[in-house]
Amino acid sequence: VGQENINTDIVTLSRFLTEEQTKYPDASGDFTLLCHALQFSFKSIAYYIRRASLINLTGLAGSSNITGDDQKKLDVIGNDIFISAMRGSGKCRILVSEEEEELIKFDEYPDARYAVVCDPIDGSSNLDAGVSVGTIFGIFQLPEELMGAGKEVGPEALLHPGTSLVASGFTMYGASAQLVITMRGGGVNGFTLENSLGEFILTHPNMRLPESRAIYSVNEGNSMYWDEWCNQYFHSLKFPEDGKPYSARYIGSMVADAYRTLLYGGIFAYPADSKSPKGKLRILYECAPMAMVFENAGGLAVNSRMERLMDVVPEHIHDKSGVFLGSKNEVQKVIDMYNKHKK
Ligand code: P6P
Repeated sequence: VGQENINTDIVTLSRFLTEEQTKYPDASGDFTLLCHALQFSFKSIAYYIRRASLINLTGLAGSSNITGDDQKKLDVIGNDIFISAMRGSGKCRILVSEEEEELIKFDEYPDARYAVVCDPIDGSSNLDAGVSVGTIFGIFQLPEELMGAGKEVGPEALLHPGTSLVASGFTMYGASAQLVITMRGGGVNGFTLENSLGEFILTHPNMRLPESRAIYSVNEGNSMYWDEWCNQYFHSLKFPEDGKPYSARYIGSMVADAYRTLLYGGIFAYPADSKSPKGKLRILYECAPMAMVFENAGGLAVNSRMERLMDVVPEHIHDKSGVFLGSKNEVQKVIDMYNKHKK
């Protein structure tokens, strides 16, 4: 029987991180160890989500998170897993989680140099429906003056724009767990969790967004609240003067909508509107990490005033923003419509 051409030169996430570290000869290895803790939290959350229906974890946990929506048990577990993994890494000084009103400080590691922001289970309101949810994360490096015993580190240490992120990404818990990660100035790489090995395997090296794609992703149920220019923009996609109308795809789970947009192209939007004047999605742990992924994959990401999302500075750790992100030419169409109406 002919030897099927089995690829034995597998790039795991661990190997990828080791190879990345060799690009920084004076690296301490702390970032790599932090990323190992991150990948452990993704594997653990993936495990619980796969088992959720079996051990009835999708019921309400009785408590609600700071945004007031009912908290599913998996939210609580995902949050606890993530906090433990970051604490256990010994490389994380402070952590912001969508599920925690206050900043979490790991004072037992005063010399830890990284700050992590995360939405442990984004899209969880869809959990019972079997919709893919995900974990979104961002990593900042703390300035030297904030490191060391006795140094007080507060939320202001994280009120920086996305351009300060050293890495970001997300894990989507679908049929298999898909991890997408990008580092400052680098490309975007996708990994698939091989459950039998318990390893994330590099399956989507150097992901690049198509420059154009006739797919739009937005909750049109909010159209009544949109600005005039915004309604005009989406109308122009549905009733184009030339060519075919766009396809509409909206899952209502940012990680799932973002992953599809990254793979196929198109545009994902959650505009600020009269109902949510600052938008719904959070700058620190939804908008900025996603903006970094999309820019590094050749796309664009802007807020509802057409400002580069990576330049937006949050006013507080749960601050929100409107967001339009996706293929370069698709986001440019939004900017053109906005500017046409501004005149
Ligand atoms: P809407 C999920 O609750 C979430 O935070 C994002 O994952 C998702 O993109 C958005 O909200 C969906 O919001 O208002 O369309 O249900």
